[in-house]
Amino acid sequence: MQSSQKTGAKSYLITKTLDPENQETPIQFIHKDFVTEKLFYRRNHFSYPNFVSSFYWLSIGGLVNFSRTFSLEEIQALPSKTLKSVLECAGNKRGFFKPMVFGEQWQKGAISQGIWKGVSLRTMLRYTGVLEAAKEVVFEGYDFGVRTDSNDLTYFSRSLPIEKALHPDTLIAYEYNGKPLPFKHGFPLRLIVPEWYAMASVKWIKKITVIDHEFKGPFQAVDYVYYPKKDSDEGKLPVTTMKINSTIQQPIDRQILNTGFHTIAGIAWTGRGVITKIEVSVDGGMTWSFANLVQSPEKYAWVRWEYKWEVFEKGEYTILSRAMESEGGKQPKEAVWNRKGYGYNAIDTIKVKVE
Ligand SMILES: Nc1nc2c(c(=O)[nH]1)N[C@H]1C(S)=C(S)[C@@H](COP(=O)(O)O)O[C@H]1N2
Ligand SMILES: [Mo]
Repeated sequence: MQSSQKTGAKSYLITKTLDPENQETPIQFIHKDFVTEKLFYRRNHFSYPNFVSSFYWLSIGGLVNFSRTFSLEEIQALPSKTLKSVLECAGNKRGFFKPMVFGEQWQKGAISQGIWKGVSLRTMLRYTGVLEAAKEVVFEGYDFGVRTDSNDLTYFSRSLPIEKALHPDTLIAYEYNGKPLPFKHGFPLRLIVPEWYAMASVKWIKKITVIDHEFKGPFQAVDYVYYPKKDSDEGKLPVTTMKINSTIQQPIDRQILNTGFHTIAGIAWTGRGVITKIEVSVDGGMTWSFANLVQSPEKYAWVRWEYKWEVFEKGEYTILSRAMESEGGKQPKEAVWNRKGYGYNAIDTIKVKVE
């Protein structure tokens, strides 16, 4: 956790709603590659589930050769894999869409990162087998509630296409930052789907079912869909991989600075390829310079970057950051507006005043 040496002051999550709990990370205070539990954003559709973890069994069924239930001990005894991966809510930065959209008005902190340890789902599916007809794998969480669009109780569940489910880095995770998963982040087991927005990373997994058709649950067929039009569903597309993005952590928007040297610092990440370059502009986009990468870019993880800024002239400055990735993608000037406000990834912009 970050604390001030002078005052002992700490940073806290930024509260959106309390039940279900939705709170964002104060992203300006994250200077490490992993976010501690205290500062990890929390995104929930329902109240926290109740279940007795000492009776926890994970069942895998549907279109498999042998349906099976696994105990936690069995899962932990399987060959494990550890990876560093970003979790970014598809609604991160929703509050910046113009025209504004409905939904949690997330600023820049619906994102965190850490080190996840677990078993490849692929490894577990080796024990059950998967039938030829398999098309998707459905993950159901223990949490449920009543959605605003139906009177029935609905569980949080989502599917992955079979190829993504069988990707060796799609994990059934049980540890975060070297400790058991915190309850609020899915204890005892959560899915980790690197490269996809975090709605795919189902927490508190109860059961896994292999199916031969498209799963149509509301967290997939209604929510987490890009609707490009305000008044019709024309052109809709599912939300999947994270778009290339960057965030300026310091200075903060509308900060007043003195003349001299300042460090502009931030993070950049992508769901496709790896980040290769970050450019910074201190003149509203007229000229750009390369930022220094604080570490070498890795797949699935954010990269931290810095730019040393020397400013002698008083006035107002618009500072921008723009990331580029290995497959040729770069951050757009404007994000693609969509009715539910997913995937905001415009070039990050702040304003500061030097006086
Ligand atoms: N069971 C369950 N899993 C879930 C959710 C949920 O509400 N219930 N929210 C999803 C969404 S939209 C996000 S962004 C991430 C948030 O994970 P976190 O709360 O651990 O940060 O979990 C995903 N997995
Ligand atoms: Mo999310």
